[in-house]
Amino acid sequence: LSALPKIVSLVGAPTDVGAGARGASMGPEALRVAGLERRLRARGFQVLDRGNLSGPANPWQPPQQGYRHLPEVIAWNQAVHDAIYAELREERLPILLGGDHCLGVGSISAVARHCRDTGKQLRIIWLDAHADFNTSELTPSGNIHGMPVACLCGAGPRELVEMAGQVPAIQAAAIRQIGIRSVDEGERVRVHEAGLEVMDMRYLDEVGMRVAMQQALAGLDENTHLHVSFDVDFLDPEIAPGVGTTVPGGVSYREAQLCMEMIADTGLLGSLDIVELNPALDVRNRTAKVAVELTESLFGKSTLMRAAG
Ligand code: 6HN
Ligand code: MN
Ligand code: MN
Ligand code: MN
Repeated sequence: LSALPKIVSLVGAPTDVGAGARGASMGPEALRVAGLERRLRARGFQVLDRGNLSGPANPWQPPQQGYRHLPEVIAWNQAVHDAIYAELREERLPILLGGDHCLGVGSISAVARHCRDTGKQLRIIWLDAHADFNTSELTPSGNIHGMPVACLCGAGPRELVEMAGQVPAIQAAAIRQIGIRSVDEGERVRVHEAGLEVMDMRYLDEVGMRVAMQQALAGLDENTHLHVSFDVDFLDPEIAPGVGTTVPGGVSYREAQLCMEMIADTGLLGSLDIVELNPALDVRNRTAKVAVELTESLFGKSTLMRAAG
């Protein structure tokens, strides 16, 4: 399988307009402080830190017609789309430093567009406690970070749904969701109807991370662009307290490492989102450090025993 691009670009999107708690806007800086760039350099990558995008402030308003902060969410996602698409065109491997998970719309719309340009098959590994498949009718909160997968699959406000220049931006069949343990009532029905492939926590308990990831990564070839959307609340809150929507019973440190290592082994990683890190809720930047350690594994860091093999 092909080698990863040697140039990685970091794109910061310091906003929390899609979230229900303030603070994910500080995520990009916390990841930098935790040494992301240095650790990727140590893995042999050239790293370009593109700095932070800018966009509207968080107006902290209640939902309107089922959406909170829709104009602000659209503006941030358009900026993310344009920046990620530009990096992909240069054949770089972009890492989106979020920011809340509403930004997955812009990021993955750009990836979908790039795959269309280059005739690549897209596979998305969605690491999350949540399915993020709500619509304005179903959402309990109006928070758009609970809706990006629905938007990408064609259900949502026009400006978000059409961002990839093709509707839907992606097929539900391109996604594998791992670590899910919190799905709202109406959302659950839509997940089943759409046929989303969900490897929830019970499934991980039963078959283990190894088998789940073998299945999630089945059917890839040299022509696949692998996108990882890493919502930090995928992890158990004991190891990752710095998120706004903690759900107990998450993925352990070792399970998460194995997940990242198995993705790295494919050699097909093409883009990454690191989202929902909330430094205002973290303890001495611990969650940012864990996210950086897992990112190292995703970029091929392995133990001595394996590296020698
Ligand atoms: N995330 N399902 C809940 C909602 O408000 O729609 C929580 C969503 C969390 C979203 O963590 O990216
Ligand atoms: Mn490419
Ligand atoms: Mn999420
Ligand atoms: Mn989540």
